[in-house]
Amino acid sequence: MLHRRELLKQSGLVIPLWLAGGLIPGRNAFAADSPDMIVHGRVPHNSETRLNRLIESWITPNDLFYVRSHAPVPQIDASQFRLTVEGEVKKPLSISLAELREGFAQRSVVATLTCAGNRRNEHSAVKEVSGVQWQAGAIGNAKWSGVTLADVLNKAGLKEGAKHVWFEGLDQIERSGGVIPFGASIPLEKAMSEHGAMPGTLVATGMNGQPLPPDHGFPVRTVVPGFIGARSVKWLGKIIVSDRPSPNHYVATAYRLVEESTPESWAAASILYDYPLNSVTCLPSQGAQLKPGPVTVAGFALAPANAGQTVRRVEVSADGGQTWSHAEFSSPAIPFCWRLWSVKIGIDRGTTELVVRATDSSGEVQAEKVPWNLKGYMFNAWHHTKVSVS
Ligand SMILES: Nc1nc2c(c(=O)[nH]1)N[C@H]1C(S)=C(S)[C@@H](COP(=O)(O)O)O[C@H]1N2
Ligand SMILES: [Mo]
Repeated sequence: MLHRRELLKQSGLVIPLWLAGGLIPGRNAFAADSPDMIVHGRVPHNSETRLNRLIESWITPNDLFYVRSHAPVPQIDASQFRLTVEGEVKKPLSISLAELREGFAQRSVVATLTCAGNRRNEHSAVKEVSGVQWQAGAIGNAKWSGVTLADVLNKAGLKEGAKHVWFEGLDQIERSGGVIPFGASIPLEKAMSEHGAMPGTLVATGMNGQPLPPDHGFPVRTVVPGFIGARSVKWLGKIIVSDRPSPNHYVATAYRLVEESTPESWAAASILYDYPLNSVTCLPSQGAQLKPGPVTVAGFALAPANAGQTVRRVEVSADGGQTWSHAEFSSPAIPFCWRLWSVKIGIDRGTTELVVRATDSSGEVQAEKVPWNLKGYMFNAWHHTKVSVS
């Protein structure tokens, strides 16, 4: 069967997806209607990629890329748009899109973005967690282009007290009667860092050679390689340099690992920045009916990269973790990027599940189990795929 995109192409009906999506506020018409996505909500739009489609390519196409939004897509007039830079800077800035394109060196970075809540349904299986019940498809790998946050901050000039950089979105999130923007902050060192040829943080205007689609932050977002998706703020309107982390809800009282919701436990838990080591089997699918004999198992793995780590090893077990087979990689070991892997493994009528775990280049191995937390973040225990063999 032809994929819908191919059909559109062949019928000559080529509508740029970011344009088509932009016609309907709050909704990317294509992605939300795609059979390749599991849609958790339309407005705000939350959808994840079906695992069989997710690993078809190392770069995730824009229309297959998961969407996690806390509010409808804000309507932004690109010709009037200004990104402001303020706080602990010598010269506050107000930057137009043209200035972003022409006044700074254009850079790009391939980086995997993943939601801290990816695999939340596995926390929920232990004890119900509220929030979007992500399976394992809230992840994708894209080539982001734009300018470095370091260049923007250097243009503004940092003052002595600069230690954290806050990001504020132009979206409007309703929370307990009030309306707040989505916010994040990152330590200044991450903002100013370079990892080889990779900028530590990007103020991005492009995704895989296209303008950012509305669902992914048009016209400007941050991309913070190695950090949980929540730090990559879409529809970026404001950058504030400060001596402390942002007081925004999504930094101050969300995205922390707590067991109960008390002011003390939120305050005691640290701010989540780096995503954890993870691996997931995408094929065969959950519940697949298989024949005895060799089966090809395939998926993705991702390593934290704060010290340059990459995925070193992926192992799959068909006997609950007693014996493991090493997977082969179809993509190189690049910091901040996932690796796709596959392995042929023998199964028989006694096989009930396939288990996968990864090891990173620092020797860290994924744990068999991980502690539960109230918001269901950072699930990264061994991934299990139930199968029936007959
Ligand atoms: N302004 C804004 N930025 C945001 C969000 C949001 O709701 N509003 N969601 C965050 C979360 S939780 C994630 S995981 C990523 C998802 O990015 P994507 O939708 O492009 O995949 O965006 C982040 N940036
Ligand atoms: Mo997220």
